[in-house]
Amino acid sequence: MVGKLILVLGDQLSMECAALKAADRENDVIVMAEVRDEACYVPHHPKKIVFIFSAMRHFAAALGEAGWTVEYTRYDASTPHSSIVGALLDASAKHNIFEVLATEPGEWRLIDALIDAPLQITVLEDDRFVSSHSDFRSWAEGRKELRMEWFYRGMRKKTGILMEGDKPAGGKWNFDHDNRKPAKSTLDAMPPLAFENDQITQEVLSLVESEFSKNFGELRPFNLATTRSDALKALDHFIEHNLPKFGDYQDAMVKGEKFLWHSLLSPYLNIGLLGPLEVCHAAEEAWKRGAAPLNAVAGFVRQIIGWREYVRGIYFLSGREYTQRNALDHQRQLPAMYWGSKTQMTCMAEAIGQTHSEAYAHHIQRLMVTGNFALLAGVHAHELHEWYLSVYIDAFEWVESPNTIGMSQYADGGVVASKPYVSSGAYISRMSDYCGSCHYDVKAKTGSTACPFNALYWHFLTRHRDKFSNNMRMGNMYRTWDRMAPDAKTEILSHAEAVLEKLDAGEVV
Ligand code: FAD
Ligand code: DLZ
Ligand code: SF4
Repeated sequence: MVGKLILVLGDQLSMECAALKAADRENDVIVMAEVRDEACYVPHHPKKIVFIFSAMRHFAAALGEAGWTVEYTRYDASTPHSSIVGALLDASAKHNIFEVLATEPGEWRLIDALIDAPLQITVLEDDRFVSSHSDFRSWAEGRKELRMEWFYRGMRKKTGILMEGDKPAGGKWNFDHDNRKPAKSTLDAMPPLAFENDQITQEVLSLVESEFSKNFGELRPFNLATTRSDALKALDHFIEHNLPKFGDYQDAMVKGEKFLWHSLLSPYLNIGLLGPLEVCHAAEEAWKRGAAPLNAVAGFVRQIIGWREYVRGIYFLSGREYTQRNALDHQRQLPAMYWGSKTQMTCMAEAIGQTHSEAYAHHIQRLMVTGNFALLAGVHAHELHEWYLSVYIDAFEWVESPNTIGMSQYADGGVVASKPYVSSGAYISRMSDYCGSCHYDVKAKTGSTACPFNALYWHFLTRHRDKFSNNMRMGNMYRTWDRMAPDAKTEILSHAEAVLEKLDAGEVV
């Protein structure tokens, strides 16, 4: 019997992927390829490339040991084919097979490349998610607003996670209000497990060192898991040590503390080493045996069967143009500090510094520090989108772009967020200890040492008054602004302009 080619991409490293589930071990050939197009569509952080290539090589080896035929292409800068389709064409010629089975990629760019390929390709929906495309479309149909909260409650009912009959466990759907404490001490936050680099990872480290050393980010030390069995250990480690406080300090930021009580599971979830339901069930089970409180477990589950599923739904519902949206017509270039140039802002230096070293920053650093600053400064949403897509180890367009274009930059005009996530320095001061050691004074609005977030905040509100002054959740801010003395307002706005000019001139802010 003539078999098929089974495409497995670098973020589809699971036997649960649709194409693998449908494959025939006797006759089919699995195609996996490290290629230039995928390694270079944005300048990925070197740790991200190591993570994906090493996990791909481990997965291919495991498939081979399990008796599958695997056609694996290792990265080679001089390789004649530089794309996934090129690799499929080579495998097709070599094995004389023309039929391909693929699991849907998580990016329109690659979906389109497969659709256009001169091969007979069947693309199966990626069903590693709780909500299918048709589930999400049905949920969205006819709704005026696609708010995550309502979607999430449906996911809880569908999965039965943290449900008591048709009621949420503990009588509440949402513990966000309890989960916003600043961290006073981080003593009991356990650092992530550090995994040894085996021979495969060491080879990939050398490859990335020679081919991608110019990309933003530190390659070493690299100590992430690159196999499912190690990723399961990372899950257990989080559940045992950090889940109990995850809720309380979900939004906290502490100088020098890169991970706090966060799970660091997004890379494993996003490339298929872990599944969303097994992760949520492990957290729920910890609650049931009394090892973690409900606010923590509910806060965690909400991120996974709520936000993660929701943003994927938005990405595929919105179509190919989503990443081009720029509803606020922001045009500023991304300031050089995002690529590591000096900044005197402690919060930005901390968030960007750990992004450089770890390819990781937690949600509030991404949303309320780097995202907030870019939005206030009027940075072009697409530039920022490409930055997030490059620098985070968990970044794939289906999950990154609704978070950046939608939640963080309001560039989708309010599909994801009901109002822009903007704040002055006061928010950062409340949720972190950054301001205490900053060059800037978080209480000052003007003057050479005034916190730049403050004046930029009012600048943002005034330049977008026509869009937001009628927003119920923002009216108070406009009333506060209107009550300020005219001279004070002029001074704030001209200070904001001066900050923007410095950014544009590439001066240190
Ligand atoms: P935890 O805080 O431990 O949360 C647990 C899990 O919940 C995460 O592992 C993740 O799978 C999921 N999760 C939490 N928040 C979100 C969210 N908003 N959207 C989707 N899943 C969520 N997440 C990515 O996985 N990839 C991205 O490229 C990405 N880009 C982002 C860009 C911006 C501008 C913002 C504001 C957020 C982005 N996020 C992204 C969401 C979130 O910041 C990360 O999922 C989280 O920081 C990952 O770290 P963690 O595993 O320690 O998460
Ligand atoms: C991110 C990435 C990188 C860096 N390299 C590869 C690769 O060489 N081969 C591959 O199959 N996948 C890679 N990936 C992941 C893809 O870019 C990812 O599948 C798409 O962005 C869709 O989510
Ligand atoms: Fe950031 Fe302003 Fe606080 Fe400095 S004072 S850390 S710039 S919020």
